[in-house]
Amino acid sequence: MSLGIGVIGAGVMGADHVRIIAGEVARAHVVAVCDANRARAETAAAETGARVIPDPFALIADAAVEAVVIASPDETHADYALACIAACKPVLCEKPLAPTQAEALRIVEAEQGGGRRLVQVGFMRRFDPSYEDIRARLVAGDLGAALLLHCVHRNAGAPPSFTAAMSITSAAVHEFDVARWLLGTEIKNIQVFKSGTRRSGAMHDPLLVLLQTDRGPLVDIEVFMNARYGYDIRTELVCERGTLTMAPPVDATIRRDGVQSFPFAADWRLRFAHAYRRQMQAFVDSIANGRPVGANAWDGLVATAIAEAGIAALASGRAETIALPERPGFYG
Ligand code: ISE
Repeated sequence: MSLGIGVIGAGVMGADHVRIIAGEVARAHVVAVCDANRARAETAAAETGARVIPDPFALIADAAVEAVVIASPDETHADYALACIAACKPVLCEKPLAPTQAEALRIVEAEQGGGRRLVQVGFMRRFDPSYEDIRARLVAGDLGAALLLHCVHRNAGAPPSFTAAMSITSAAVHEFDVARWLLGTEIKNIQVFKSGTRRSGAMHDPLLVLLQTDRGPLVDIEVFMNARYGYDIRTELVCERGTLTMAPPVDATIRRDGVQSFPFAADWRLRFAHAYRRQMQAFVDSIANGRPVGANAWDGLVATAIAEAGIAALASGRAETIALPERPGFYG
């Protein structure tokens, strides 16, 4: 049996998901693709033999579409996720689940109302072997309790239209999810410090973000969108009896002319290639075995809530509290 997947959005991430499903995932195939730009949808579909269905809601309703991947612009995610829930079709939604907590709550409520877990949010780092290893070693307990989590999130470059708020909603949001998942705790408040460099009216780069957690460990995050030299994600977890540091994700180091070096990935698709593939395989398998995996709709809501508070903190310069509704028992 092979699961028929419809992919909404054929831009950078959507086209990558199509390629991954078609070439790297077992027991699934792409049946339909849609994109506001028809030519882009056709290019992605042509590589897999899938149909182009121009209307995303028609794609969700199509009988051959058994599960959906949402990789369209952020502001469209909530409407498509709600339509998937209404059609009772499992959905892997790229982050953010929704741009606002209010919209994310509608998804959480709709999913609960239907009584079945259908939504997985594309926080792919939960499927990255290096994060999995750090988490497993923390859970094993030999190093004692976690005290501090240091995160570095550097992109080679961001488009000129990028804003500091987007550094939070698009980049730091991964660290918010990682922090909750690794530390097994909620985030109480967030403070954002701007560096002196201002590239345009709405861009401050880098940012330094501080999170206080319910259980005590502190989290600091450097978000640097124009680091120039490559895509560089680093994590160090400081515990009571030692530290856990993410090793550089390289296949080989180079020694030449008295220098040892290794190349950086150009962007997240290369750095997290294994994670994206494993995430998609886990999504497909979870539908077959009825055991949902990865970040759920509640995790998506919380990440959005932290990002919203982060935008407020960017403006106020103060620590902003993260206000959440009570966690529904539905999400365990
Ligand atoms: C991008 O949108 C992503 O989702 C990547 O995972 C992240 O690392 C990058 O900073 C974002 O711009």
